[in-house]
Amino acid sequence: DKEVEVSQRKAKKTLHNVIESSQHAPPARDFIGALTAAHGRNGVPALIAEVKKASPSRGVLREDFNPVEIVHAYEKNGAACLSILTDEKHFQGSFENLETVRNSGVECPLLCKEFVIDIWQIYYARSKGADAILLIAAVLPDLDIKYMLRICKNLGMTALIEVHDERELDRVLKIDGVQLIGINNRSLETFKVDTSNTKILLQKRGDTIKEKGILVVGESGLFMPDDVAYVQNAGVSAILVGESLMKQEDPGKAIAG
Ligand code: IGP
Repeated sequence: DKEVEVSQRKAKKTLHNVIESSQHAPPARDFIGALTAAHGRNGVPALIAEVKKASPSRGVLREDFNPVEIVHAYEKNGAACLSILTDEKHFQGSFENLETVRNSGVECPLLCKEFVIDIWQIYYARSKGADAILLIAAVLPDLDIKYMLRICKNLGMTALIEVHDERELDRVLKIDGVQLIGINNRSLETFKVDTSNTKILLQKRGDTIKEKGILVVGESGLFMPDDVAYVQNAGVSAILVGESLMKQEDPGKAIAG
């Protein structure tokens, strides 16, 4: 009927506008290049430092929350890339934070941390300055991942494909064009964290991952130097750290120390 038609036309126009503004954004930076360079410098996993105001499991992590100050502290102290939570409902993030950070003069490539279920979110992230985007295998069918990978490629963006278990990892390893896999140590269902998840999955599939030239990011629950050494020994090239940095008075010092 008429109403449906009107709303369909509106949706098409909105998507069209988002796609167009993504095409006007300055070119995406090389997320994987930044990780590889940092990892290559000293063999220690490259750091993706996360801007995360709150989380569903821990509540507000930081009261005096200034994303621009935080990212400059991260970058100054050696972060290779930055991860910006944009999800509002569970993490009190925003696309405005992403845009503000992009326009603040930091040089690190930016990962947009959003629960992507539709392609417009990828274009929108790009239009706000994201260089990489998270795709969570647990919530996306293979076909969507394939399609979204193609969109990322066209936009010059990197996709970080997140897995939590062996079944998801095996699905993702069958998809062509995957360059970066994140192994999440936290279950998105129970919020339980277990760093041995990274080790176990790499013991099982490390050879295939290496053959395919895929880089692995160890995600979540890394607090102490020991935790980093543990996932480093397991074979990750990079780590994604949020909470333990956000809880420090000076989030940059925590990296340097
Ligand atoms: C960071 P932590 O435990 O250092 O704060 O974790 C990051 O791995 C975590 O924020 C994360 C996440 C996600 C958040 C990993 N995958 C998916 C939202 C959605």
